[in-house]
Amino acid sequence: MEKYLKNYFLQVPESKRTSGATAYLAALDAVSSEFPQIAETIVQELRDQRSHLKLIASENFSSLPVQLAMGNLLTDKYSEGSVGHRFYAGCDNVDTVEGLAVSLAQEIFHAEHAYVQPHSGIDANLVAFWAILVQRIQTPEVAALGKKTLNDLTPEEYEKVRQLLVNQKVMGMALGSGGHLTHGYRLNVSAKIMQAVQYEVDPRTGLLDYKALQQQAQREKPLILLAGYSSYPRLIDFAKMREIADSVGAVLMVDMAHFAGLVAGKVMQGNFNPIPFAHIVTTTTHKTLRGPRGGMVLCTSEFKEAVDRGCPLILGGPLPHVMAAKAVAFKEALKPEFTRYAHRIVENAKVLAEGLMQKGIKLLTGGTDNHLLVLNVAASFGLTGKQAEMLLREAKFTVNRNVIPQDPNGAWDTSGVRIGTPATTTLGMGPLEMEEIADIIHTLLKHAQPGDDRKKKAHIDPHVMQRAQERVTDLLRGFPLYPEIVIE
Ligand code: DSN
Repeated sequence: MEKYLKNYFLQVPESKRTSGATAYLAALDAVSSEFPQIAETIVQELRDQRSHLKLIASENFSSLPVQLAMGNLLTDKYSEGSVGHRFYAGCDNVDTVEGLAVSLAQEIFHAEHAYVQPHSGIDANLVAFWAILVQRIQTPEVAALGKKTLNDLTPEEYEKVRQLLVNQKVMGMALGSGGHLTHGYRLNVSAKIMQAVQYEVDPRTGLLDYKALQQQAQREKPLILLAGYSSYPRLIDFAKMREIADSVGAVLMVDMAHFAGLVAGKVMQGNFNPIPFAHIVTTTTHKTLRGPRGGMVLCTSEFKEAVDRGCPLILGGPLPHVMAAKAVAFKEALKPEFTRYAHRIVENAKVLAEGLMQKGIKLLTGGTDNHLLVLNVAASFGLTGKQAEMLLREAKFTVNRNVIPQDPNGAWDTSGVRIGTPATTTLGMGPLEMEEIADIIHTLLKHAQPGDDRKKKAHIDPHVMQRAQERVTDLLRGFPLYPEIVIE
């Protein structure tokens, strides 16, 4: 027996051992027998995530069953194609795994179709873009050829319309307003394969202005109206979005990567649930949904065939081991505990936002209705987002800096810090802990001196830093990460 499991068996009596921890530590020993440094780095990451308070809005802690479902021979199987239609022999078990993930995803989200192969959110968006282009590109030139979709064209016919692809418009939220790079940011592939038009939030309120959006859509007539965000702290009215899309004949695509868990957990219902309103919805599976790192597309039956051809037309071979973990996570998301968890994420975010604002910290839009908030640290403390991120990391908080609308500090240094509550809520933290976090963050940042060169680290009294570190460590002591895994 090697060191990790041996140490566990020495320290933990048999009656307290769990299969998850035993498997996890046995796996580390197996890895260590081949490459000790890799095993030790995984352990180091566990130590790091245990000793720092994770406030990155797009991260979470997946369960041990989710993690362990990925560590097996499913990784060795090629399975291009879709369930029951594979380009390789021997895919029966992959079919079972993928089929279960698909039907659980449909059940969670009440979606007509689910495609669980994308390796990430960006991959899911590419699959969705291509499916929309294939199905809906209806220029006079294509219509004149008498064909319904791009896939119905012969290669010669396709050559005649190829250049039209770049004239198709996607209208998505600007990065500075809270959108994602793939929503048409000028350097992203989304803005290269199509014409990208960006909509912004109202600069006075930081909120989406549906009337302005309607007018812009009327002017631009996009093929795709894209809703969704990475750093917008409010709800989106998808019924209104669909109305706008319909009024200009656009496809409504929603990227719910950040809030999929809040949809699954029935926090976002009615007009705020994108599924009944969007033609096509993409997501990651590892954020609020608390699954493995990966992506997914949900769509109406119109797009099913084109979406299912994602691999091999857009994606590399599916990752069956990750699809197994997605199935496990989806099963977890169907439990009543998950619904309670999703509601607590938002309750915690609201308490945290309130706590920060009461101390005078400026938040974009003046608060939150979802799992994230964005602090304007430039306006509140004269710091750049990068300076604040560094100080917070030293104080044992893991956060990420974020651009704000018309950010004077640019995309690298930024003026904002985005924080979110999915991970701390998974640990079991509640309103009291959120108030403590708000107080530690405020006390720390108010003592920071940005200095003349904002490119440099901000200065802080070492005693203030030490006190913040102690308070974070005290807080974490009550909420250990994977407590059943005993190392050293
Ligand atoms: N990188 C993710 C986030 O942090 O929001 C989005 O892709």
